[in-house]
Amino acid sequence: MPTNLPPDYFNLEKQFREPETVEEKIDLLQEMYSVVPKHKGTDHLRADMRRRLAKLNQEAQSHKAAAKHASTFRIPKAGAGQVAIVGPPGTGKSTLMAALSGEASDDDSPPRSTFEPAPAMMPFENIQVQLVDTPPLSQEYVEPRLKDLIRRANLVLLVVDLQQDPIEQLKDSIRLLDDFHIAPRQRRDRYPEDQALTFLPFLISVNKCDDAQGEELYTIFCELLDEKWPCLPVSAQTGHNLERLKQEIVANLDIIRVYTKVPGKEADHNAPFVFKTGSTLEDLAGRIHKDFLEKMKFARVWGKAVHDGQMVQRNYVLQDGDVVEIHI
Ligand SMILES: Nc1nc2c(ncn2[C@@H]2O[C@H](COP(=O)(O)OP(=O)(O)OP(=O)(O)O)[C@@H](O)[C@H]2O)c(=O)[nH]1
Ligand SMILES: [Mg+2]
Repeated sequence: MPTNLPPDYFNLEKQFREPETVEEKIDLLQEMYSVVPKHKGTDHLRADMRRRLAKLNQEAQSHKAAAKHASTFRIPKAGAGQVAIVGPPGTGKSTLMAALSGEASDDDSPPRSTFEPAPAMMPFENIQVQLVDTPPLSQEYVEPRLKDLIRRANLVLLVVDLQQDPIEQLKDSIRLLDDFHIAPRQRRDRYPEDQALTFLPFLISVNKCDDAQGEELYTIFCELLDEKWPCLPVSAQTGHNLERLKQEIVANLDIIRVYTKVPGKEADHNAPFVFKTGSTLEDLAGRIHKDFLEKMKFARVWGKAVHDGQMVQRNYVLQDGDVVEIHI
């Protein structure tokens, strides 16, 4: 240890065992460096500090890159539900997402394999559903953070390629997701209850069903399936069945849309409140304002399960399409 170091240096060095993060270590080391006097006796020490600083800076850079990378796999939810579009490489996930969201680009650049998830909104009637395009599920390698992304979703849209052994693709994908502890809701009965599994609604899009020949292949595909799956033949390229796919997606999100009105006026059907199936009048009141929740006496409802304008209480279970007039 060189001599003639100021007391500040030693105070700082004591602290140096304390900092937790790389950034804190860098700050401290820089501070220490600044109090080391420049002379022959400290040459070696200063060189050593510069080396450590360079190493820490490098570490900080890779942390930053990792943090950036991680955040791309955590897509904040938006709209009426989040749909993870998953499947083997090249089945048309990205093309399908672009077609469903209406964001299809018209540039002719060749399609690229997806490395990072990307969200897009799919308009449907008076709501928006969030779609998330994901990197492929393949036997060779699956990005581990994809698991959490899928688990957080409200629905899995599994895309297989009608022209590339779709039965095999379906089975492989289900098996890979199973390794991730993600299973289709329809298979719930197969698993013992204590397993830490996430069950999600699954829809299977059998993509690249572009023409009559595709329809024939699809018929064969259905005959060969040994389990009943909610499948739909689609073509992201021609747009075949995409409207039906949108309907199926929304129908499987387990959501209801309700509308509010004030006495003597019509409801605004362009602005629904979206709730999970099973939500009650209290949930609606709470969503509008906490005052409504506290002061609500009853509500009148127009809808499928009630007479027009029927009076209902707080525990009334809302139905899709209900128009609600809250009385406080
Ligand atoms: N014939 C036909 N080709 C399609 C269809 N949808 C996508 N493709 C083509 O399939 C290829 C792969 O499409 P992508 O959308 O990149 O597939 P992906 O599943 O996102 O691929 P990865 O991100 O690599 O997993 C492209 O050449 C698309 O043009 C379709 O409906 N019919
Ligand atoms: Mg892709």
